Amino acid sequence: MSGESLYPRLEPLLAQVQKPIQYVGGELNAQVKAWDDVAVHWALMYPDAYEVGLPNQGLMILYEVLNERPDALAERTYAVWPDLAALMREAGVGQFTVDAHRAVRDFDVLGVSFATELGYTNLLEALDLAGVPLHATDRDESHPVVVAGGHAAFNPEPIADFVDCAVLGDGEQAVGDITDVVAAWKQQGRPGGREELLARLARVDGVYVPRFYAVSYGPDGAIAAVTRTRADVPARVGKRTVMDLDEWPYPKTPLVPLAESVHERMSVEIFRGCTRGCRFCQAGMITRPVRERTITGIGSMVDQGLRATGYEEVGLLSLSSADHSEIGQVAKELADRYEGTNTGLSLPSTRVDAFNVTLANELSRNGRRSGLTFAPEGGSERIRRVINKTVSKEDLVATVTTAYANGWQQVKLYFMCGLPTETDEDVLEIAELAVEVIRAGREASGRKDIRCTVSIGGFVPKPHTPFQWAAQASAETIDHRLRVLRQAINADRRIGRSIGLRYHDGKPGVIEGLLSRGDRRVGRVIERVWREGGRFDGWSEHFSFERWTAAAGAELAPFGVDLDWFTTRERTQDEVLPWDHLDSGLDKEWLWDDWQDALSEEEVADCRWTPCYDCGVCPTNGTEIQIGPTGRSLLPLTVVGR
Ligand code: B12
Ligand code: SF4
Repeated sequence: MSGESLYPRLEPLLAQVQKPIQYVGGELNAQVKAWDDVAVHWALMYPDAYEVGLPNQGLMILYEVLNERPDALAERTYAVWPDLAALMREAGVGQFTVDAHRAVRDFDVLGVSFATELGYTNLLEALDLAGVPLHATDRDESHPVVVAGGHAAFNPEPIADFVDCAVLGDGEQAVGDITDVVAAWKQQGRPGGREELLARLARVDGVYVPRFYAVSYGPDGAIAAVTRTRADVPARVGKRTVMDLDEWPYPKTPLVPLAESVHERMSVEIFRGCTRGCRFCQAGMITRPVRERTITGIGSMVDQGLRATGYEEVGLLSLSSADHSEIGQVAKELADRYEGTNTGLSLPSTRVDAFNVTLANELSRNGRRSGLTFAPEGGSERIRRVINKTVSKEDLVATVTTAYANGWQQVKLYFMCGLPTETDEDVLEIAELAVEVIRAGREASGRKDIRCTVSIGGFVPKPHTPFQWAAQASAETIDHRLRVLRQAINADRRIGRSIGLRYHDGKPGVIEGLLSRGDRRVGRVIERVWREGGRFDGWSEHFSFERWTAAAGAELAPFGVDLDWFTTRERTQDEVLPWDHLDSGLDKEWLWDDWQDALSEEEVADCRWTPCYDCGVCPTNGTEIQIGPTGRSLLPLTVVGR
């Protein structure tokens, strides 16, 4: 029977696996609706382990939005670890949801959230475990429609063979529209079968159905053209944008994980989008324009969420939280409201700016003052101009020193390595900076026990950014630069021991690069890697570079291209990029001009505070940048804790 629980058959397996609690569901605020009461059943998947997937904001939002509809239900499913997967195969238990342990195979829609490309092999594993054919063209109308969403879906070409649709942009309204289409098609007796359903979905704003677009390649290996194969689907698919975030105050009742997770606090998204214009940042580019939640909206979400979860810490999230036009007031009023309670408030990593230390001081009035994180991203002023994240060395050292002087003991600094035009010298300046920060910090605070952690990641060029044309640095280059950086930091032990260095080798970044800027031919590489045992590629203990390079060599050679062609090759202006038919709202010419500006180390300002420079997004969305101040104030303190 459809919608039946697999739990009786799953339970005996759980005793034999690691961390079985992650598979049992029943979290605070989880929902189980009756199968037969609704028309459309959604399984929502985060293609990574429970501990990473559960706190994911995007999926939590969609789960609630869908479950609020009387005609739909949504349940969650996460990637199962290889130990359980093996037992499930032996026992014939399919991929299941954690809510009611129903078979994913029974659902109408399987929505998968791709925040990172390294989750692709986990999609194949889940499809296979679910008993859903890997290739979209092998599915019939009894199989769920597989829908990809999230930032990586802005170039879904590498997974085009495996998904039925990809949703570009915000999901809040799109999942409702998809539900309407599926409900109507089912209610009409499934006319035209799966093909007709997909054709209807392809006409929903923001929904891309890869099978209706044919890709041809030229003799040089590059794409010659992408053409639609039906006249009734759009030639270019545009993204969805929720313009008024206050109308979508989700999650209202956030899920509280049963098992340990990567983010154990409540999150309130204070705005979406970013116009700072950091050239490496795909999230910033594709989520434009900026849409702020009002101060009242934030206040009530914090209040309601805390009461619904019992959390003692709230993160005020966004891509650059200190940029909310009323952040000073938000911080002050929240700190006032929760003063004397056990509730802690925090901001995620911020730009290097003295104002942010003031903000952090304000938010931590309640006591806990563990660590502050800044993200200068580039080691030298020159490279910071290239990436458009300009801050002078003096300001950087002064800001961090202010933090130490204000009683912060730990400061984390995030950097990237392998940025376009980067040299060893740019990276070595990270060491100089860290040393200077510790010296000045010891002096200003009068303490010897202050620490600075330098966290450094390899840069991966992403679609829909000015760096989409850039040559990615090779793994060898990244590894070499990290080696010289480590030596430089350790050169003076008296200072070096106060500096922590966290980094990964360059290899996973190369594969992320292949998957980020890949086209449909890369799908074969993903499938081969999965067939050869590839899973959980975001985890170093599971990732095998050799497996990926061997698969890429074998699968790409017949097309006359290879791993380097997709990664370390710089693209020319006239090359058709695999995602050109997918519209993030940004003009390709503007992106190209910004790429040229990067090469000549020219910066652009944040258009929130300066005149529009015509990136293209606002006219596409029929809007203008909107910011506060609204003049409205937060809810009164009295409601808390009652
Ligand atoms: C900004 C950001 C942060 C910020 C703020 C997060 C936030 N606003 O929620 C901060 C700094 C706090 C942060 C923290 C962390 N992050 Co983070 N973060 C991001 C980033 C860049 C964007 C996330 C975001 O904007 N979320 C806002 C929500 C509302 O948007 P969304 O998830 O995209 O979902 C919307 C749409 O995309 C769409 N959608 C999404 N999925 C689907 C699916 C379907 C079917 C449909 C139709 C639509 C749809 O609908 C949603 C609603 O509109 C992502 C990478 C990325 N590009 O997505 C990494 C990312 C998610 N973070 C990551 C990590 C590891 C973390 C931390 C664990 C880091 C740490 N060690 O503390 C924590 C955990 C936080 C958490 N809650 O899980 C990883 C996850 C790795 C993995 N294996 O999956 C990512 C992928 C970065 C990376 N490449 O490594 N993060
Ligand atoms: S269109 Fe203009 S105002 Fe809107 S995000 Fe782009 S540059 Fe900024």
